[in-house]
Amino acid sequence: MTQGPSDCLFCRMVAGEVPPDVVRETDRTLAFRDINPQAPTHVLVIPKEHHATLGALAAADPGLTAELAAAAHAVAVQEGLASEAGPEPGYRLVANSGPQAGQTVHHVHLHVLGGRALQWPPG
Ligand code: DGP
Repeated sequence: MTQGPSDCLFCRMVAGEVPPDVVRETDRTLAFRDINPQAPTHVLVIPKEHHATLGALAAADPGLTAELAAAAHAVAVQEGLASEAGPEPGYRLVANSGPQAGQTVHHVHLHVLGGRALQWPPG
């Protein structure tokens, strides 16, 4: 496993030092509610291993990158935002990467957003 920095908030959640509001967990991923929700459903999905950005994760472990996307979709289904039958009512995945995108936690995460009509383009 990639050792995360000891001051990484999401690594501390994986380690159980900071308990998140977990909505789904697999061997290699964890999904929990965002502390500052931007939509009725706002869940963060992370790999348990520490990788700073989506690009770093994709370079290091393409299989885990795919697992992360599948985990995010499973959260959307669990939250009633999609089903095996189709994408209704719908949801958005966001991966902020780097300073201009506003990434504030440097442990890769997908935001699963839904439960209201989402605007485009994002700000
Ligand atoms: P980003 O800007 O893409 O790096 O998003 C980081 C998200 O992490 C942001 O939406 C707020 C969320 N967040 C920050 N601190 C905490 C925390 O202590 N608990 C939870 N559940 N979420 C947090």
